[in-house]
Amino acid sequence: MNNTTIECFLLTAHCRDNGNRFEITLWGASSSGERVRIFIDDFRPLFFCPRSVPASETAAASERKQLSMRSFDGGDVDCLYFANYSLMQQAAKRLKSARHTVFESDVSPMWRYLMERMVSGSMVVTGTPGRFGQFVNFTNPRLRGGAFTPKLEVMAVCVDGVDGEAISKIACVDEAQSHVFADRDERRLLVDFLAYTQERDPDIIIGWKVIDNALKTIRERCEANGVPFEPGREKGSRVTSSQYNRSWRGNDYPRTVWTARIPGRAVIDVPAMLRGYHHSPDEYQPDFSDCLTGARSIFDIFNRAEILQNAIERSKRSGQTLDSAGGSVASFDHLYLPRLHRAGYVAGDTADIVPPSQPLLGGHVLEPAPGLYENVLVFDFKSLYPSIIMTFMIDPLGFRVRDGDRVSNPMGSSFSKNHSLMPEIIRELLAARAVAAEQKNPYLSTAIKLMMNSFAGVMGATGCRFFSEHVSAAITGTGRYILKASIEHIENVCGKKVIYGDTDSIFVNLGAGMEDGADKIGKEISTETGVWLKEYLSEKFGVQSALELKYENHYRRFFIPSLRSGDTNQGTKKHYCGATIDKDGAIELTFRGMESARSDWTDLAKDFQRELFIKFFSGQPLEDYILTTVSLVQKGKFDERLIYKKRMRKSIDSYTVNIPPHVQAAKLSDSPARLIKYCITQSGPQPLEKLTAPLDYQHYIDSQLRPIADSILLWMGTDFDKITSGQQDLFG
Ligand code: DGT
Ligand code: MG
Ligand code: MG
Repeated sequence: MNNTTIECFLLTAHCRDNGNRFEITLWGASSSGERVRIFIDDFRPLFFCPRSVPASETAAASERKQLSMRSFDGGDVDCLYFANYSLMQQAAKRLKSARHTVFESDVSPMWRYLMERMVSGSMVVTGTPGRFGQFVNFTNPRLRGGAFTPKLEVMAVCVDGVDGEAISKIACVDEAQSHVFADRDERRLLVDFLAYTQERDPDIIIGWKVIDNALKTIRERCEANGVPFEPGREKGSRVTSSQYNRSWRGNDYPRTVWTARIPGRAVIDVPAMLRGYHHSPDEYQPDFSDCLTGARSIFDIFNRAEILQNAIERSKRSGQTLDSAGGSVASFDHLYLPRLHRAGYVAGDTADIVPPSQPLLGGHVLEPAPGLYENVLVFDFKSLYPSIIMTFMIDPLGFRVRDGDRVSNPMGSSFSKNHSLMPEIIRELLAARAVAAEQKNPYLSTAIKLMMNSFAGVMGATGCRFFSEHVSAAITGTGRYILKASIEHIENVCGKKVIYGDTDSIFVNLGAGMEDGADKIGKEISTETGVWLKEYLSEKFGVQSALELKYENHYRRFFIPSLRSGDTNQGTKKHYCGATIDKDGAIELTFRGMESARSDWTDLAKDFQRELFIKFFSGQPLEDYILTTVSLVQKGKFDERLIYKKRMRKSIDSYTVNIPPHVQAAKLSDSPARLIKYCITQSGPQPLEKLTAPLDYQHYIDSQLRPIADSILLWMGTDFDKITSGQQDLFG
């Protein structure tokens, strides 16, 4: 028997009860290029209960062990082990209904197995290797976390066929080759496709809506043809759906979520990943003109958007599998629970969370002073909430451990210096973000930034077992305090006027004639405020500040619109437009919260907004330009810029009442595409390829031009209607 150690990267993780045993099957890709199956059946599902629970109540456990661990309230706990998962769940349910407290009974045993071994994507496996077909197999090896980055094989799949009918084509594209299956005999086609998948043996199957479209269809057609649906590295592939209610603004919306379980092959949905990395939806559009082109363009987008590299890095940080595009609460558990246990504590069940007594406050947003400014400097704290967590040792355990050595914060709460676990977790993530930034990978940097911020967020979310309104308030409240203190410092000590601020950003107005020295002043303010804040926080709270105020931008012109009500003293929060000018004199506009950012705006609106702001910022009159644009629209000169493009989110038939315009248009189309292109005509919305009625120019003037013009005009004391009603006399 030889004991071998290999490094592996986790591809899939599945578990099940098999009779009176609990089994975990992991698949991974090793550093030497082998594909590895790891089978575990010596891990017992477990949770914890107070030592005070009588033994008679925990008889279902195969073992009850006294641990030197405590719950957050300081009580001693025991660990209950079970033969399988369902016995564990039943026992927890019974204890809860007998009004006993249980701890961590809602943690999946498979994830517990991985997290306690600190496995986040990469793992080090030690054991006796055997064979599983063409693959390496380990049964009950030792596992611990690693730091290895794998080279993985990807195959894109695209299916041609109408829902409920036979598949006419399946296209597969990988790095080395592509193939189209187009047999008239559907059974043959499916058998060939499955055999091909086994032969190409990809680690990852990708597609566009790959689960609820491609794999679901293939599975259904396999069933109809009596072909076993087994595209995995071992048997047990499934495509299943679950229903859940998504609550939004007090209403429940039923949603069906499809999941694919393909042992040994990760399934990654490209559009879900693009959203997860905050790529704009229009940035990457696959070409579905035919099946093979579709698969090729999915493969190409996957590579161009660097989804794999980012998913691997994210998995190494969050512990979630490659297919996961979110999962803040799960990631938090994954990183926090094992550290908590090593510190000698267990956490509660999520269901035992006490909801907050009052709504939680977020960041501070200043009342913006509307108007047109020259030379505005923008400052923003680098990783605000994470740096607050580090500086003030904010942490769920540190809050509850009542020891003497503590750090107090501006909210009046305090955290243990020696029992805070978050600062270390955040420090590692900050370092990873810095590496991503250094490697010029803004998507990964943003993904890590969002993960860190989501950790601050989940401590204020009742769906997280570590929810605490005090912990959450310590973060956001300290954020508000730091923003206000810094603004005061910039105004009173630096002597500069602050015109707006939001959560951790500060907008400073230098005024006309200051363009040349602006960058220098910006750097000075940023350094000076950082130094001052360090001293101030050290003096007041005895902390070592990790806060850094970055100088971000110099806007030559800057505009904050007034409220729609026309009150020119009040500005709209989170709305502004700034103009930077580069070395060659080219103007670049940045819109925040203003219309151009919206996807349902036409090219007309985008062009109009840009032109209008450039004129406005260079001090030119606006009236003529507005009137000319209106009249050119009416004369039909801009018809090709009046097209709306909107994506269908649901099937056409699921809309019955309140049918939105793009769906009305899609209903008129012979073969509606996913991206509906349509115009508003005098007979309502019509798809671009079947425009019959004349365009409704008044609609475009009212809904596209008017709000953009008014965003400036209201502040000037006039409005679009006043200007255009004059037009009737001039041109009418
Ligand atoms: P930065 O400025 O890019 O270095 O990173 P941050 O973390 O300072 O991000 P920023 O300036 O966009 O936002 C300031 C704070 O607001 C941030 O620390 C946490 C909170 N925040 C912003 N966006 C999100 C979000 O999407 N989710 C959550 N939970 N918090 C957010
Ligand atoms: Mg920031
Ligand atoms: Mg910010």
